[in-house]
Amino acid sequence: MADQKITLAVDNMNCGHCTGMVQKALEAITGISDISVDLGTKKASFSIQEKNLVEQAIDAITKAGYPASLK
Ligand SMILES: [Cu+2]
Repeated sequence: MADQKITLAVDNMNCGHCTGMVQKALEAITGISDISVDLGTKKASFSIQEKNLVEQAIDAITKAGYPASLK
């Protein structure tokens, strides 16, 4: 399957440290690439190789302290 582009709304981000933590949480998941975390729009975008990685991504970001949801 081709990579699918995902955008999540991410709460609680208010500085570069926060975006870095979200970025790190996503980087730790195999199958996720092209990660970009935007402080201004409070969104995280990335490509996934499998559909179930969306749930993993939401879980990982939320556990890191930044509640995430599909927009
Ligand atoms: Cu911060």
